Amino acid sequence: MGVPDFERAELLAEGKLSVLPMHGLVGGLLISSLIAVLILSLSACASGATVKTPVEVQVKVAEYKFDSSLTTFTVGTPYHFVITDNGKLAHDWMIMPQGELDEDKALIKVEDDELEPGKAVIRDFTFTQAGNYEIACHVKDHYEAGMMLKIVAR
Ligand SMILES: [Cu+2]
Repeated sequence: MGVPDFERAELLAEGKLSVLPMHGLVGGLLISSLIAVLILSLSACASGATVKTPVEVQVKVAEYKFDSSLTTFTVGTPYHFVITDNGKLAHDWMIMPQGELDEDKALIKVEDDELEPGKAVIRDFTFTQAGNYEIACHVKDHYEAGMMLKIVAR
């Protein structure tokens, strides 16, 4: 009489189904944590700076002359001078207006107590005015011996 076993089976089936919403909750938590992981902040390297890279200039110094890898310069461009004394004497290195003898008029100056045989001196310099210039040494009698190199800034 009756079918109580069937009803029990239905109840069991319903009980099994009631487990699914719990899985749904766990799934929802997983999805929200995945979304949290997916929130990425990408910072673009957008530096708007326009700093010019210095141009290296090799200057070889000896008795009684200068050799320079560059003799024509551009106003506003930074130059990185590597000045090497390959001679047997100490020398000056200065940038002067062409023909100028007064050392106080030098745009930049390295004294002979710094530029000694076998040594290299580094100087950074940027021309601010176009003109005719010269690299010169004003150690006594050196300039007179021809220790000068004409250069130009444009
Ligand atoms: Cu000299």
